[in-house]
Amino acid sequence: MKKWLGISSLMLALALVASGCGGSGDKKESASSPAVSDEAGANAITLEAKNFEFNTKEIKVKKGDKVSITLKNTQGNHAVHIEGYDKTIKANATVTFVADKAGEFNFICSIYCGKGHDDMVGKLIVE
Ligand SMILES: [Cu+2]
Repeated sequence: MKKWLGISSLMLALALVASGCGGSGDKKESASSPAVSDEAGANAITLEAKNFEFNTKEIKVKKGDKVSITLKNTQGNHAVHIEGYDKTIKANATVTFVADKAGEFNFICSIYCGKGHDDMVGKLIVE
């Protein structure tokens, strides 16, 4: 009795190429709205900070506006310093001031929080 050991090479069937583009163009563009709202004449802004970015990179207000900025840390320990206005906002604190100088002012994380610390920069634009 002879056994024929047929060595059948495994043929990998064509890998399923799942065509990747599944998403139908129905995505709602959730325009990342800057968290600016008019409240009692003040621009109330909540800035959320995590490692290592702010949720808002640009805050736009008008010259003469009252601006109220609250900092929330969702991850890590950060504070915000607004250059030019010389304001520092600590975690869970709110700082209110009048934007009486036009221009662009960087706001930065003022607590060294790790590798990405230097990336934590945004802009306050007063126009
Ligand atoms: Cu930092």
